[in-house]
Amino acid sequence: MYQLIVFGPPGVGKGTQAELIAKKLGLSHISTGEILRKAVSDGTELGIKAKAIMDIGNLVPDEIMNGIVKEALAGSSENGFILDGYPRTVEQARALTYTFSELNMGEVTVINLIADDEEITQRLLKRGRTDDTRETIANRLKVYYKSTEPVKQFYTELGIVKDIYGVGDVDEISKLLLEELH
Ligand code: B4P
Repeated sequence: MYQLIVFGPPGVGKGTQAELIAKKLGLSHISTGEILRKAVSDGTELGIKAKAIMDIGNLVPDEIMNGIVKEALAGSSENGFILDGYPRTVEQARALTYTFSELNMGEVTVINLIADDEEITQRLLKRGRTDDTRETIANRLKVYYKSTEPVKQFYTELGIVKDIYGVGDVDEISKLLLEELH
């Protein structure tokens, strides 16, 4: 049973690594970014609200995200889950702790992926999603340092963070990550 959170700045490879690890270990891959993008493409009420926020690189309100994740966790695989892109604020991290206790879930491991801003900016410009413009990337990084990076301290104090250097060959990074889990 694995209970994992993949953490790091925008474009560091959270989605890329979470997908590989989930496949390898048979885990539910819970990507809040993907859930929001699906809501946008389905044109739901959530999607309409989320699109405007995501397009400028801001964060969707905590209370919305907390409800989405609680529902996804309740339906996750018996092998465990990998949370990708959540929590992104200390408030979300606190809500997650509460959700874990409500669902009788035990300890989590936080994988902190590391890459510098220039590497990240180049990757995202190359990917070219609608929220991958130079202006939006700059705002996403600003939001990351202000609101999301403190989450790392929250988990560091619990002694559950594993740092992984996220630059280099995707499969090599994945291998390093799996080694940390065994
Ligand atoms: P996300 O979908 O979570 O996207 P991300 O942070 O931009 O990307 P990620 O780190 O997953 O990078 P990826 O693997 O794709 O969030 C999008 C938006 O949704 C947020 O800005 C926010 O508005 C909203 N949102 C999501 N969760 C939220 C929450 N909890 N609360 C509030 N709002 C929320 O990799 C990026 C690129 O790099 C790809 O092209 C990939 O191919 C490439 N790449 C990956 N690894 C590489 C490597 N080792 N070398 C070279 N390239 C690599």
